Amino acid sequence: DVAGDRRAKAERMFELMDVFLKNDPISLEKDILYHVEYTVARSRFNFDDFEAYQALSHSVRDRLIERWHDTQQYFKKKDPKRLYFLSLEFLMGRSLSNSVINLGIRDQYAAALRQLGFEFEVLAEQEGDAALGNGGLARLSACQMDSLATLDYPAMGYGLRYQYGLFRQIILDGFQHEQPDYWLNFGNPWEIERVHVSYAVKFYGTVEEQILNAEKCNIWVPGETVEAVAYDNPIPGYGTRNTINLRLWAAKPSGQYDMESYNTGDYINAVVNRQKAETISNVLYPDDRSYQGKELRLKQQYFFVSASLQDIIRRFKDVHDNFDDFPGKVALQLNDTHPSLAIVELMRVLVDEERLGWDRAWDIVCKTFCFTTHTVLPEALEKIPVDLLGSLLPRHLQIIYDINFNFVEELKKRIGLDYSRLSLMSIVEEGAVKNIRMANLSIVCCHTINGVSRVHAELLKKRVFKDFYELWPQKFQYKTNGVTQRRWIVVSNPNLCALVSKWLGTEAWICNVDLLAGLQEFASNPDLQQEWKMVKTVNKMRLAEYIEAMSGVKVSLDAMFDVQIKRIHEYKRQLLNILGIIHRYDCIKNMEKSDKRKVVPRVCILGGKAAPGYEIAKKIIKLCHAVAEKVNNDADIGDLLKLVFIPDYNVSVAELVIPGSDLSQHISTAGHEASGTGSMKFLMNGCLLLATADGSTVEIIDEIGADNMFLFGAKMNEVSTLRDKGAALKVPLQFARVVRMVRDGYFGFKDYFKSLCDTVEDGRDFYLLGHDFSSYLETQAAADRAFVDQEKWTRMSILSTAGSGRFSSDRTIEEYAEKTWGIEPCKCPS
Ligand code: T68
Repeated sequence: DVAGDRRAKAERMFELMDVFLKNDPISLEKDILYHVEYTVARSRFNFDDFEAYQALSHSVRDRLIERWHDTQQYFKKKDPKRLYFLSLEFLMGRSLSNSVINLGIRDQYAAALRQLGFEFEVLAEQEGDAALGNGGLARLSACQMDSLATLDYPAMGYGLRYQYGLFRQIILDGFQHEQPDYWLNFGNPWEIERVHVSYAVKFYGTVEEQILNAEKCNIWVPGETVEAVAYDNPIPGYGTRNTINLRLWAAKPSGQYDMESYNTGDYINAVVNRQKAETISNVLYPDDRSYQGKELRLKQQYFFVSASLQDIIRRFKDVHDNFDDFPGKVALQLNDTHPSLAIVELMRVLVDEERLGWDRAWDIVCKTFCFTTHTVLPEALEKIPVDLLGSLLPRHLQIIYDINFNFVEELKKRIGLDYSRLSLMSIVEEGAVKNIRMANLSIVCCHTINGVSRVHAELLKKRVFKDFYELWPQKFQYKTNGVTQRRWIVVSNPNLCALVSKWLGTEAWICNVDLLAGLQEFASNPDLQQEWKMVKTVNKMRLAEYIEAMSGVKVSLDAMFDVQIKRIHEYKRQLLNILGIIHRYDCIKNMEKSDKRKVVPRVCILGGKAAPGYEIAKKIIKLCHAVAEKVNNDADIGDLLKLVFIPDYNVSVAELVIPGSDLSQHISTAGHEASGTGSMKFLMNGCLLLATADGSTVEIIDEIGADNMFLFGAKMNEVSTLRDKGAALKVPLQFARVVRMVRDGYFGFKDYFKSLCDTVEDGRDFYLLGHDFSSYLETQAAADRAFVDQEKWTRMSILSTAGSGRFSSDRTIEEYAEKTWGIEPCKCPS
């Protein structure tokens, strides 16, 4: 019989293949050599570090694939409700160390490599970053994938496989230049190409009215087809067999040929034209928080959404035949509005293809989607020009109009004919250019909308989406962001990891980070303090070596390492930091020799990319270099102050910098940072925070207490009043003085810096640098005083790590699972 036959075949296959690959050092050693010879095709007697890395990563990949297969099989068998996380950006960084640590076989690999004459850490440095995202939003997606896998949730991520990730930043004469990040050049062992998992995605064309079964309906007749091919990236959980999938789509020419152009004899041009399809997934847009109505970006969004939904619907239909079961089996999470066309696409499929009728389709869609917003800045809210959408996706535009018609009718019943409010809430923005407001669309169609910190959600309710909150208060939630302690402590700070485990007497905190609170009772213990400082010094040493290699600047380990690393933005106020540094420089310069002995030496470290078209941000980078040039070469200053800009900031640079820093700055104007997640990584690593009460910092204060950090600046509720004062706002003399130094060309480039200085003077200081300057300097002085008292400082540092438990993405994901997605763990047996 057929079943018996199949069973016999399966048994034979199990006999032929060892059920699981072996993980003892000898087997790993053999395995690495196997990959040197047969995958990398090098001689096993002669291969270099990079080739060793390649072989090693293929060996790890094999182990990932085993677990990943088992997990997918298990999910299929159990058929639980699944979460699909849709995001146009994932900042995964490197995979090797993270994978072997999550698989629990790092030490075995290190031993195997030692036998072969290699060192694990050295090979790990060979790996380039996967940088398919811009900043916080994209790294958050990566942290959340790690937590979803570790907590055994039946989840899957969907995104785009850009050929070019976020641009590489190079600095020439202190100016940022962008270079393409062609990251796939040397192959990518962490992905699995799935040539047979592919879908046709269609664009352009027209909508025709047809009569089907005596019913009038609109049918989309598309004009262009592109193929989406899946690349699967296994995401291993820690301490579990579960390994989930991140499926990224690449665009390829469609298998359907346009016979016409081939038959006209212009074969070469026909091939060249087909090749253009691939441009869709070519390059990541490097503008974070601003939206330009570009056709290619819209194409990317729809391409990714359409392929993902086809995949999700296919999986659903494999097991189910009634779409009313869809919301019980599928949760669709929109990571910001970037994938929000998914709402419209699902409506189109259900109405036009599955023919469920509008009302039934609408009901299903509303029960399925949830939406996270990551911003408070109005300029970051996506608006798609109607003309653009109408030409690329004519049927989708119709559907949006229909959704909006129904919404506005409902709204009229609720609020009456209040036209100004109706027009503000409408999905369609009227005006010289008509736009579709993607945030409004998402709010209307999703069952939950969440902000990413408590105060962010309050701002959404009170300001950004006030009218919607009044209409549907039950839809609004907040989920304070978190980061994964696996990458941000275990992978990037192994010494701290070992120390924490030793003092807590357990490694259980790696999956239950609340246990870190157990460190509180030892915060003043001299032995722990001693060991804690030791770990910090070793990490500072590594960072100092890196700084010297990058910039040639030698820094003293006795100095306080003061760090600000994040995307460059006016609201994040890197300029405030630099002006503070100029002030410090000016003070030291004018000091009596005897007073200099009291100065606490500082190494100020900045890093971050400016969007290529963001002129002011680029000037901030140049100013940083100009000031560094002056300060670092001034014999009067010596080791009392150094300033370094770390080029090409990315995930792997963060992994090096964060563990080695004493103080970190999170100094956005209150009310502008939706959450901020860098602060959480520093906190976990026992680095003290100098911060404004903005975004998630407010909640960090609740956890560790204001005494254990350095707070300053205008409060959220003061900002708009202060702003309204304009030129009448009082600004300290010191502020005017440092800006004047820049204006007068003290650091050179006088003309170039003029427009930068203009942004903070004469009533135009939108981000209140002038107003906050004195309290910033006072707080910096307080940090100096605290640093002198190393016992106090170390205590604060230990209490920072101890209080970081709430900021694990494990906590965030559990909240989403329960309150938003309605999913439960599904643990694959080991
Ligand atoms: C960030 N947003 C928030 N956006 O600024 C930050 N935007 O406060 C928050 O902690 C983080 O999201 C996670 O919630 C972003 O990073 C983008 O990168 C972006 C990219 C494209 C378009 C718009």
